[in-house]
Amino acid sequence: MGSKLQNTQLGTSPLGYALGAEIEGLDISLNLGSQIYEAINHIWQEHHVVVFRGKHLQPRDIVFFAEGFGDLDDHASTPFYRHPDVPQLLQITNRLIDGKPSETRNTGRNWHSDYSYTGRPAAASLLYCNQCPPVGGDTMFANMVRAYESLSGTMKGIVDNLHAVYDVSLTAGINERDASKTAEVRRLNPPIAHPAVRVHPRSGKRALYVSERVSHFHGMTRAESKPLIEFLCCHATQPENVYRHNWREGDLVCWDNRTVMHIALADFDQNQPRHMLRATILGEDSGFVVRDE
Ligand SMILES: O=C(O)CCC(=O)C(=O)O
Ligand SMILES: [Fe+2]
Repeated sequence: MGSKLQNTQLGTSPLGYALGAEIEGLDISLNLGSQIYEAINHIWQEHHVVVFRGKHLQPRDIVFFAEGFGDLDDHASTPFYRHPDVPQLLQITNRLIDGKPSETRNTGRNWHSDYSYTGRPAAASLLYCNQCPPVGGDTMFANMVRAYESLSGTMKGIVDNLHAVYDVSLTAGINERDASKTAEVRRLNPPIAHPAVRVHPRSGKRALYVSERVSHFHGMTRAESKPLIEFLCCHATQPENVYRHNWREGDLVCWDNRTVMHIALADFDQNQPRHMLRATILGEDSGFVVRDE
């Protein structure tokens, strides 16, 4: 495999010091074959976020490309907000939908890893920009492998032994959505504990898995947990550890939810349309439901 991989050279340029790389000159609407996927995975594991620019993808092209990385999440944990014709895609937009402002217009406004509040947190997400405002609407990504590695040995030992409890209610803006939909999302996703350090199944790298959607650590009170959650989030999101993506139409940004957390910024004029489509790759089974804690 090694020699075949070396033959599959993809043009790559780093976008950030901590993470992020662009892969150039690849027509991702074609049937790419396993060697190319292997080469992309290789770059992805090293840089955590890979970006393809200047693409003109139809919704079905995004699904087709994404399926090469693994099984797609059917988004059953949030059974709304789909693309009308291609239900494998989530539609994240501030456009009017059925004459009303879309409920996804403020998706992702606190630091998180996708679907951490489910029993099968996302392995990866691929987000395509169909339309974006002339300025702003950026997305930031933090490298959680570096975040883990730069902790002291003692703190690593502490987080290695913790389970973080994820609560969908801590999704920023959830209370501004339709109350019946929010109630359904809460019913489908009771609080769930996952190891606070996630081990990447391919690279074996250890990554901090704590975000602003963690209510507490299993077996600890909320008061005890709060300063540690705050410290770990601040530590992870220091500017040196972050790549900020400034979107252009036709960008496909792919992030590894096992090694990265992200936040979508409200730094734009909401009268300007922003329209994004997301495919999500299923991760491994993880975690246990936590009641009455
Ligand atoms: O709209 C964005 O930039 C990202 C929103 C988000 O958190 C996601 O798609 O997972
Ligand atoms: Fe997200």
